[in-house]
Amino acid sequence: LLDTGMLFPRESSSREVKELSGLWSFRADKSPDRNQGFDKAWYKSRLRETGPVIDMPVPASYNDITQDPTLRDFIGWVCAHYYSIVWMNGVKVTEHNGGHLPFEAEVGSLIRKDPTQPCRITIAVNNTLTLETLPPGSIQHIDDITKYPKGFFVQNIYFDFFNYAGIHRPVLLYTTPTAYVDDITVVTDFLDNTGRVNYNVSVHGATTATVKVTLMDKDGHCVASSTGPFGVLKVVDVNLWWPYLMHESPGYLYSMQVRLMAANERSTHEDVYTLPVGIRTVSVTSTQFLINKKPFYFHGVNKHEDSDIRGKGFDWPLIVKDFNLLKWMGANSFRTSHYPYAEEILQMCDRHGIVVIDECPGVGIKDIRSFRNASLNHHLDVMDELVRRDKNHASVVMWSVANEPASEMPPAEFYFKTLIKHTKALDATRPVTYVSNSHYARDKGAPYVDVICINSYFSWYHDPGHLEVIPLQLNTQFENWYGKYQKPIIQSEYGADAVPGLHSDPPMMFTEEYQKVVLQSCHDVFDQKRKQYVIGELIWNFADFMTVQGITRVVGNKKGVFTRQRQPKAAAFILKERYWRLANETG
Ligand code: BDP
Repeated sequence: LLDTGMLFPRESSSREVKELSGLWSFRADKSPDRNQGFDKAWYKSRLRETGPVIDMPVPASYNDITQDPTLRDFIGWVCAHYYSIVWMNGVKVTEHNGGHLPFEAEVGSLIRKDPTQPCRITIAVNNTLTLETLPPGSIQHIDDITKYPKGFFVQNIYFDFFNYAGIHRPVLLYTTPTAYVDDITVVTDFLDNTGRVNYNVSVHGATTATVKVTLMDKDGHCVASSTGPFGVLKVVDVNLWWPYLMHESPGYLYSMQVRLMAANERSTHEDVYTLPVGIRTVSVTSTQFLINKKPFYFHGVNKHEDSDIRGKGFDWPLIVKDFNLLKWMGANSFRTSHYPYAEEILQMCDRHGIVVIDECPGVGIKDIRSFRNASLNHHLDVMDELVRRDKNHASVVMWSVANEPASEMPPAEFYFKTLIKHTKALDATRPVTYVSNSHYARDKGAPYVDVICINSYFSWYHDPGHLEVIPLQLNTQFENWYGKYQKPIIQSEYGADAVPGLHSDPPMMFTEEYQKVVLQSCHDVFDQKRKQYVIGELIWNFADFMTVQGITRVVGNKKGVFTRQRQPKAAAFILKERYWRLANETG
């Protein structure tokens, strides 16, 4: 699977895209061994023979769509079927290990030639997490029949968000000519007023091929062109890609049109693919993060793909609302905590100049067994897939390979050294980090990262209720980490839960006032250190989000500065005032 490219499916004069979103037929395999769907070959049977199915919107998580608690908490296989992939007309076409990243399969030969016969796609989806999945998890069977029903088991997870499942992203059917542009890689650069786009095009299915590349500006004027599968496009008087609030027209994108004229044994083909390209550079010094050679300060958020009813299902109104809120508050960046987001979101970031730390699903690596080779190999594969999908996004300025792993354990050193080296070999142009909450002196992976990212919750998980400890403890944190590693630091998480509408003065935990004071106290320290080596602050979290049920979570995590319905808490106004001020001072 990794031998091929993963260009976002786009229409062109040679390509057609059909979106298969809508209502699919859905069934969860609730048999005790969770294997009935395979035993009875649901993917082959006629629709009515598979047993009862229900309507399920795609894309959406299935968990919150119905009134059935067993479906909300379901662990195992679910099967959604409609006309036509993973089984196409009963024939298996692909298998993919891991959520969050796209996969595809060639189905041309399986499509029924008789247009009166509908095609059917069946997808079996399983949300079970094991020590070899990313994120990892484990299944625990409890046999005590005096206390638990027979067959009782739980899914243990080591991360703090609900393990939504289903078909979360659009399902697309697309065509290409038999010889086609399989992948494009661009690396950009500039010197004075001249931009450079180094490109590399790979072609599939051709015996002879001619590639023509044309770069067009926003008005459709050709600004550079070249012939050949690789080369350099030089752009005079370049419009660089700038972050939001750093320039009056942020997110400038050129259109790179790749035209392939190819022949194989059977025929000649023309394929056209247009890639948006932002020209910018990224680099890191021991105290700064530079975009286009200018210091960039991350004032932004951590997000989740999460909302009412649809769970992690892709939803344009929600995405556009979130971007409007980011801009309202003056946020210039976010981290895709704790997994890759839909590529459409990165396309929005490219266009709006929102800077992204692109995080892989390496969250909850807490168990010593998660450092075994099988887990590491899978993690390396996931990085391959992530870099392959996101390498051309101007908005993506750094890779994060993990969040809060047990990086003090001895095997973490080899694990993170290997993982970071591998990621740099895949992409030499972007810095690599992972997000730590370990002790600064015992963190085994920190020597290998380019930027130190730290999560800390003073006066919350430590010294709850004691707001007065924040200045001292946060200051010490920064001095320790910088003193040991001499690398720039991002406060990649900080915050406090606030139940919206809960008030108290003097502030008490869980009130909007307490959340406000936590933020303000941290900001005072950030302000002292940002003139030295602190290069960013990302609030935890942009919005409230769903978690597993537990005694510290009142219908989810309430550390959002917006509610789950995207209405502001008092803290949102604190951030808005601050981020606009920072934009004026640093932008
Ligand atoms: C951090 C985690 C994040 C949690 C947050 C919290 O990185 O996923 O949601 O704490 O507890 O440790 O709110």
